[in-house]
Amino acid sequence: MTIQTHKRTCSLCEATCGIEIEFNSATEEILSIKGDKSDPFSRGYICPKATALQDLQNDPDRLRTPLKKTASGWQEISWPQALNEAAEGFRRIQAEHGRDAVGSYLGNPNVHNYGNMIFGPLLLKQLGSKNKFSATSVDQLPHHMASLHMFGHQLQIPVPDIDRTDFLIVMGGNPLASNGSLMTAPDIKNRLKAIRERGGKILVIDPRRSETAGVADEHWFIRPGQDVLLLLSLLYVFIHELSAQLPALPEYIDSADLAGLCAAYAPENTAARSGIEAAQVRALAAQWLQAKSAVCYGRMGVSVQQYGGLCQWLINVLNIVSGNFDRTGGAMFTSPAVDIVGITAAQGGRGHFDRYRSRVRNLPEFGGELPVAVLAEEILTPGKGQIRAMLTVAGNPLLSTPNTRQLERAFESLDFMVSVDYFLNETSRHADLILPPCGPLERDHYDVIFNALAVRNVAKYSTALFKPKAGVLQDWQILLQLTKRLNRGDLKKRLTNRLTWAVMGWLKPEGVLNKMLKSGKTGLDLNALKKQPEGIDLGALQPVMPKRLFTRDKRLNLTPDVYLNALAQVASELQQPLTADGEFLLIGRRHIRSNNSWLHNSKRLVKGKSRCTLMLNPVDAERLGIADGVSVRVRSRVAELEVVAEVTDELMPGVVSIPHGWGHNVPGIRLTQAQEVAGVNTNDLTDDQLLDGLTGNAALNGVPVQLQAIA
Ligand SMILES: Nc1nc2c(c(=O)[nH]1)N[C@H]1C(S)=C(S)[C@@H](COP(=O)(O)OP(=O)(O)OC[C@H]3O[C@@H](n4cnc5c(=O)[nH]c(N)nc54)[C@H](O)[C@@H]3O)O[C@H]1N2
Ligand SMILES: Nc1nc2c(c(=O)[nH]1)N[C@H]1C(S)=C(S)[C@@H](COP(=O)(O)OP(=O)(O)OC[C@H]3O[C@@H](n4cnc5c(=O)[nH]c(N)nc54)[C@H](O)[C@@H]3O)O[C@H]1N2
Ligand code: SF4
Ligand SMILES: [Mo]
Repeated sequence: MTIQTHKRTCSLCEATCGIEIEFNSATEEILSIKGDKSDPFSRGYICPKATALQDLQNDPDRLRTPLKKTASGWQEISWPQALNEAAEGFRRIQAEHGRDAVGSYLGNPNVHNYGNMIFGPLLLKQLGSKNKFSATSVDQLPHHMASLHMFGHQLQIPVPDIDRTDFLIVMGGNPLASNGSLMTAPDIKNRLKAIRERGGKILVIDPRRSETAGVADEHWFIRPGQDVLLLLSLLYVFIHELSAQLPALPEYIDSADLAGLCAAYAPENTAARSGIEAAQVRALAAQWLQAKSAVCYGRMGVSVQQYGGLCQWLINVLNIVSGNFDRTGGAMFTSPAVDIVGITAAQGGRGHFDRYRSRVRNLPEFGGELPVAVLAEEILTPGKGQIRAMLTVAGNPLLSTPNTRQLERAFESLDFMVSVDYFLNETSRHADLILPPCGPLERDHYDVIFNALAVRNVAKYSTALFKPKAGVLQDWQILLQLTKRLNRGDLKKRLTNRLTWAVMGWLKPEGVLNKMLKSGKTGLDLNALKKQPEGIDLGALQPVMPKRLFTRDKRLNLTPDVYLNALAQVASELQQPLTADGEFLLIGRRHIRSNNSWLHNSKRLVKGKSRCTLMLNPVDAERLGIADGVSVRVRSRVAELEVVAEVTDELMPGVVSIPHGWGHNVPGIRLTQAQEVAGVNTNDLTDDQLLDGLTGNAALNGVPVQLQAIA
């Protein structure tokens, strides 16, 4: 039999759908990719991106051999040469300028690649630089911050129990396009439909009437960046007006004076800025408390904005105060087979904040990383500790992080750079060496992170579909080889390192995974998982508190000082005008056929009408004389660009939206299909100085811009 079927998890997004790949084992040709109906979690659902795995496997632009930049262009070189030169380059820079002179940036796909999760930290530890960056600070940093300060562990993130809730409030998330985030919930559309079928309700609060709003009972526009005011007003109504209906706080929770901290935020005081009427706020608060269970879920739109830190804290506070914490249908925690929270806690890795600061802007680290919004200035500003070399692993910061034109100048000025990536793209074109790993179907897979964020407890292991061709390395092997070449310290240290790495290299990621599984409470090991390649359902989420508090005093602090201090700033900013005359607020959006910056080389995903447009409301369009389909000039503090207008009443007046991850029209890259569609890079417009001051997360939503029709 040469036609065979392989079951695995799609590793492209957080939904972790089960797929079935039909292939010819003799030729290694993929014949089809379908949803796996036997996967107990995804039940056969897939989105259009799953088939891009096939395109990725076959993409002629995907690099198969290390590349070296030479005076006469890119040259293919052997792995030993590539690894030696990469390590040598870093050693040379560090010998001359100190450890911090080598910076690193880890992109999003690292979280979908458990080998990188295990071996990446070894390499970063050997580099020993404080200048570590990742996509976390353009994404979920506020969630980690809230979890660290409230529950004592940055990874102990509550998940909305959407399969059992009676009232779901979605703020700044569009799971119908994104398939959910920090809420692994494959087949989200049917899970949402089920809420309404059992008599529950869904409310979406978003400056855009999104696809998710389209399946909700209600949608409210909110002015970008003003969610913090709505959340404070809801707390005000709970505490000052409906306190009789509030359940008592669980015994393990400590709180400062809640009535005092929200006293200034009566709904009447916030309506003008947020765009949400006082009566609406009161109705929502009442409905929230009347519902048998309810949960508020906030994602990108309320995380990656100026008050992301406060928003994610307040969302937790409201879920707790309303009696929906750690309870069926509310905000719950997983008990995964690989207990990544427990394992890291046992190793002293609960997370930390502000142990040191960035050199130029004096911004605090979080969990050993600095905000990526300071990366460019750390490269461009001379002095001790200046970054002179970069390592990027599975990241494309030149399309993903704020003020990319400045970052472009910074990367151009580097002395040395190495990218571990599939492609010669917007970021890796600046590298001296590109080290390409095998494709995603040529490695095994386990969702260490997303099982811990899922709406049910599940476990699933996928073997590699194809063996990597001779001489092709997996990511973890590349990372380990680099680590070994950077071994340093005294003789004893170097020998211990060598022994540790030899053992880990021998175990491989799957051996480490097996140990992690066995240390858990489910009784599962790798063999058990291999016997059920469709995945194992371990049941609905269970209450875990207060056992799963990782704070020193084993108590949950509802009102950590960092948040109380940050609130003082909101109070004064509440007095400032929201936007200057003629200013619009720029937000982002996602599309189901796109995935951040890196799947635009798949023809089947990008075909059709361009999706990289500037959406704006008809009222605004008319006022400015902008017609649908014409080019508009958009200017922010840091840059200007031209983009095609899409006039639609989906957008709130005064708000415009451009999706991120586009802008493939840069010279010297090798992405045939993506370059054809190109699009514009919205992060040219976003501002490295516009931050959530509390967490250091970039504020990529709510960026002030001016529009001008192009004659
Ligand atoms: N304006 C705006 N900007 C945003 C966002 C937004 O909403 N608006 N969203 C932000 C968010 S949430 C995120 S997560 C970031 C994403 O930002 P990044 O993580 O920096 O970028 P990605 O687009 O995910 O690019 C991933 C890179 O990894 C490579 N790659 C993919 N898989 C693998 C692999 O298995 N191994 C290796 N070695 N390489 C691989 C791809 O070729 C690509 O170069 O963007 C952020 N930027
Ligand atoms: N198809 C697809 N799926 C993806 C990705 C992708 O690029 N494409 N990326 C993956 C990644 S890395 C992530 S992190 C997740 C993100 O998943 P989501 O958090 O669902 O991200 P978005 O789809 O960008 O939805 C953000 C929503 O916030 C709204 N918004 C913007 N500003 C504000 C604001 O100030 N307040 C409020 N209330 N709303 C606001 C936007 O209009 C938008 O509807 O998606 C993942 N899944
Ligand atoms: S939603 Fe799509 S991209 Fe995400 S895991 Fe499922 S099939 Fe893959
Ligand atoms: Mo993300």
